[in-house]
Amino acid sequence: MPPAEFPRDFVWGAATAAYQIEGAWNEDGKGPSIWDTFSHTPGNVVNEDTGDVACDHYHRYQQDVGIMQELGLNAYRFSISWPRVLPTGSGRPNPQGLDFYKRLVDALLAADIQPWATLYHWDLPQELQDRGGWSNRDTVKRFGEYAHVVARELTDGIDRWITHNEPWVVAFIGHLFGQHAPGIRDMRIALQVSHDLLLSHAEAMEAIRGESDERDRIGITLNLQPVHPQSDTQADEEAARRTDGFSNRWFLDPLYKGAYPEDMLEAFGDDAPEVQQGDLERISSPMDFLGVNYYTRTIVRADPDSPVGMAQVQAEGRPRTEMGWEVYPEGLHELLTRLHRDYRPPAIYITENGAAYDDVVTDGEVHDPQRRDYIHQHLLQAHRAIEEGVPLGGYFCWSLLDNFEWSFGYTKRFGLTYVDYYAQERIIKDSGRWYASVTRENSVES
Ligand code: IFM
Repeated sequence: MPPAEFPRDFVWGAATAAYQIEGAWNEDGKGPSIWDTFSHTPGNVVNEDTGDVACDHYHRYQQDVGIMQELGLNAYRFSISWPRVLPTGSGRPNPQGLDFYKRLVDALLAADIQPWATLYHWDLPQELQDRGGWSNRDTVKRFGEYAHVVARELTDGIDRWITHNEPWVVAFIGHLFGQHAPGIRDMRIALQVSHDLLLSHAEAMEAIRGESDERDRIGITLNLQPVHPQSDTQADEEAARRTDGFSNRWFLDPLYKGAYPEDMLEAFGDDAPEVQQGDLERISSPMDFLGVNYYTRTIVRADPDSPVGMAQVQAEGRPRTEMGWEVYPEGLHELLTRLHRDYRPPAIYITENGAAYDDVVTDGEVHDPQRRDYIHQHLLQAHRAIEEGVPLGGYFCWSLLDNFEWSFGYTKRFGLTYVDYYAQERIIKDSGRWYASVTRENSVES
């Protein structure tokens, strides 16, 4: 079989997030974020791990740009820490914080790597949380101001902007299930947060557009997955439809159709968010691209004994990653073609895809055939979608480096590069070396 060739201008990247790699949690004027507070509170993170030092990327970013070059990347997706730029969330910017991102962007451009900046990857300034966080509509305005500062200061070097990373996770893991900062468990708050996040996406997009030029492209990144019923009974199919509404359509419909899905509004009842006149018009203002984070699918069945009337099911006999997530590459093709059919984004980028495995160092090397295979299989499905007309423009592997995996601390390794957190040494894994051959050849074996 000839290799699967990607389009000539395909974007080959890797992704990270500020809190997961930077460290320097209280240096050079940075203010505390909700993740500093959350991880410093015993019981929230495995082994009481924190992002205080993480991969020390704040001090080692030049070395890390060197690794990106070795991987042959032409793009790098990172996030900007809001409290590093605006320590209390608003007011006077912190010049040292901005300077870090300017130096990072300069280093990337010098290496011919296009910077892709995410504005919010979960590290809300603590002071804004103290005033109600994302359930306070005032935070939406503050996010717009922050976007304005960043765009004004960095727009010369950055022309790819992602407003939010995975607002579903922020709203529900952070405010309904309480497993992420700020650790709230309240459906009404979670739904209000989901609306405010979408509104803040619109606010930030307007702020960036005011500072940018015709080269700039702005989008949002959602975590999405196909939802399958365990059987073809009507009850299981209804459970799958409801789960799809909760996990996928709750964010996609307001962004692309200017309305929350009716069935979900009905299901949420009095917990549904307060929406003001004009909000949905702003939220559905056209974006340049949709960022998609894909890791696995969800299977559900009806369950009359559960308070939500359904339960998640594990597919038997399927391979799983160290996160316990089923490896299901076909789901990426299913998802991309469905997004193209139902929502028609002008461009789609896979902004995260990757796998955690229990890596070990052997004689200075890390042999991780499972990760290589995971990425390979997903790239073949992405290629299939392109062949069928999906406007897929690029792929970012999660992640450039092993890093702080939120409530799992440092126990899950997703990197193309192994990080020894004690010595702060990096070793490019076999999967990273293989990915370098893909990025250079612009193709994978089929
Ligand atoms: O590490 C996270 C990332 O921050 C957001 N998307 C999923 C990754 C793996 O869980």
